Amino acid sequence: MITGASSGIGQATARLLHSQGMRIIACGRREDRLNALRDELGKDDVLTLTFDVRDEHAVNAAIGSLPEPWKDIYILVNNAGNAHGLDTLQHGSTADWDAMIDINVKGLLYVSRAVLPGMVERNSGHVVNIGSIAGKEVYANGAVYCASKHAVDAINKGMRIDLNGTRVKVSAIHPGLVETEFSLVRFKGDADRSEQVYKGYDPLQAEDIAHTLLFMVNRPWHVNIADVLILPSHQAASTIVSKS
Ligand code: NDP
Ligand code: 8X3
Repeated sequence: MITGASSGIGQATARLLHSQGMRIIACGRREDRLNALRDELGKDDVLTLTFDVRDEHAVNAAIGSLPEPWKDIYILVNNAGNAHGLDTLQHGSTADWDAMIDINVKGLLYVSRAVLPGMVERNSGHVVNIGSIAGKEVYANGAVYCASKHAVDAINKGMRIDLNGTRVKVSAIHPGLVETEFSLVRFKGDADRSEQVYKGYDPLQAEDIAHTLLFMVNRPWHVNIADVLILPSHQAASTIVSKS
């Protein structure tokens, strides 16, 4: 099960895991995108679930509605999330803050709460939480996004502690700059501003994160790659990028 499979890292992960023979539960709000992915990969191998991770009832209804052959989720990729705005705290929009906390933090918790009991019952599973370099550092104008990703970092560590003693693994990937629709969302559809974020250097591509995740979920049982910070080689820290 991959949340945020309609775009970027989640979509690339869906394609790659499917290419390795896995069946995919692809989640997101944009049904047309999910349907296109299902048409591309094949109806037998992809089940789509359309819900907003902010809506606890919708999360529970969607996951609770999974038909029998799809009920047992072996890998959960908690990927849905975005930044909304880039502002100081004194000027930021509270609606943007609500979106980031509700999606990146509470949404991840709701989905995890719905999926984890089944994994524990079967004593089998792997959760990969997608954090960010913003969960390891704080940068100017990004306090609330960074706070949301620091929360993901804490939840990831807490989840691993809570599940210790079961055969459910918990890992996190913390990417630096990845060229996806992330900046388009952050800048509210401003394509020119968004493109600037990825210009003058080689950013990561969504497929780079997908390949890292595939390596992590393919390790033998006794190996858990617990925490990965992955950056473009041109990036040294959140806002230190060597551009030409
Ligand atoms: P995209 O904008 O391309 O993808 C975001 C995905 O999240 C979409 O599939 C979107 O689906 C889904 N999503 C957003 N809001 C909701 C919601 N309320 N309910 C359900 N799904 C939602 O960005 P990325 O692929 O880059 O982002 C994926 C993850 O990677 C995020 O958690 C992001 O914070 C993290 N990340 C990204 C980095 C980057 O530089 N790109 C770097 C570090 C971390 P839909 O709109 O259809 O609901
Ligand atoms: C997304 C990348 O640099 O905006 O997490 O934090 S950044």
